[in-house]
Amino acid sequence: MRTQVAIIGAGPAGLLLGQLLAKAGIDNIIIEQRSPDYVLGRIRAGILESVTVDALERAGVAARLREDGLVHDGIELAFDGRRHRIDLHVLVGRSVTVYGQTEVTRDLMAARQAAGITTVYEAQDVSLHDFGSARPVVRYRKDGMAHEIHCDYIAGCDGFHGISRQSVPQTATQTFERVYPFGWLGMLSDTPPVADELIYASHERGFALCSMRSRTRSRYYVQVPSSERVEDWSDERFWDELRRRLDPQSAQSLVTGPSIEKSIAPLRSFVCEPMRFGNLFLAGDAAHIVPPTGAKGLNLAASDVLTLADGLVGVYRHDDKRELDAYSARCLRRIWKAERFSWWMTSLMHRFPDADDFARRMQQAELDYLISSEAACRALAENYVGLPY
Ligand code: RFL
Ligand code: PHB
Repeated sequence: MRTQVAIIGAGPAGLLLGQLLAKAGIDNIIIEQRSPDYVLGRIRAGILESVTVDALERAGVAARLREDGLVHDGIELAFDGRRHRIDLHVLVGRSVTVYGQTEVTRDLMAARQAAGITTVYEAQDVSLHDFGSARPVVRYRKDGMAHEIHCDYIAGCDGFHGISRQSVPQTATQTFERVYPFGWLGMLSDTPPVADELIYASHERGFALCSMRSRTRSRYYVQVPSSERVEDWSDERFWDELRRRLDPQSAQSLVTGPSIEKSIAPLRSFVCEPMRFGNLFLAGDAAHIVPPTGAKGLNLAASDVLTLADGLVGVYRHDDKRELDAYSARCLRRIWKAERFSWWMTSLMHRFPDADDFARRMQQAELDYLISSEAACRALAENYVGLPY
């Protein structure tokens, strides 16, 4: 098979890139190791920046998002038994949209299928070759048969554990990493959300987040030690723990019910530099990870692929390589700022097992400063809604 751009991975980064390229008349094939149902079964992000909403609009997949997405003008921070609202719209004139990653993925998959563009699901032993040359090749096996795709460029959109970054010699990359000594236990339930907006709660027992997918579906998280096992968390135990970490008013109005999904995600900060190796480009979680506290992962994946799509359009449509050559540097500037914000929000809101009394006082002083200073609230708001693309 031959295509212009071979895309590894059918997560949000790969699917959005495929759609943006197809819209611009650039031929592409996606190679994904899992089944469509497996990809749709992963419950992950929930908050879209306006840049991401615009990207989905440009890709022609925003109809359902416009209909069902919940626009949020603010978030709440809870600590010391009280809630403090940060009005994003008043502070920075922008909002965020609550619309699950599952739905984004579903919309992108449907558009790709409707356009009849090739996606190879359940591809095994995917391997990348000759991306240092002008003729890269992707090999994989499917149903026992070996296949080869010849292309001009490879986009590595295969997430943190994917093969793309691993295909690059270690000497060609520099990586930066911080692994946090805790994870998030997440629970999805068909219960009305406890509040109209998201609540980020800092508590003696650890961080908690009240999020949602719709007016009837809630998504809650509690910080747990890295060693925790999801099997040890009954629904009842989860609800009890969440309630204890909320302010009394929220705790009282929390509506509980059976879980639809429960999982534990480790927290990590990670960046790989650069993001281009010859004609291989890394995008999304393949190149960087943020802890979910700042709600930035999916949004960074979207801004990477917007930049990559613009670069490829420059090459194919205008015979101009400048945008593509600037890809890595341009993305990394935005990525590092999102890394900083996500690390800061994580450090501010979580309980660190090795924190001494001084560290605790610093967290308390920072929270107190935050809610009493408009300048500090504006800095949080500016980052939360997403820095300019
Ligand atoms: P994905 O979604 O991991 O998709 C990669 C795809 O590549 C496939 N793959 C391969 N395919 C072929 N060959 C191989 N060798 C392959 N290896 C892997 C995989 O099967 C998969 O289908 O990466 P992508 O597309 O870069 O998207 C990134 C986002 O998924 C991620 O950043 C977000 O989910 C992070 N995130 C959040 N981001 C936000 O912007 N806002 C949020 O509110 C938010 N909340 C979250 C989150 C992530 C979380 N977890 C579970 C880490 C909340 C949580 C709990
Ligand atoms: C989510 O709804 O899954 C979510 C929302 C905000 C975050 C992280 C996750 O910061």
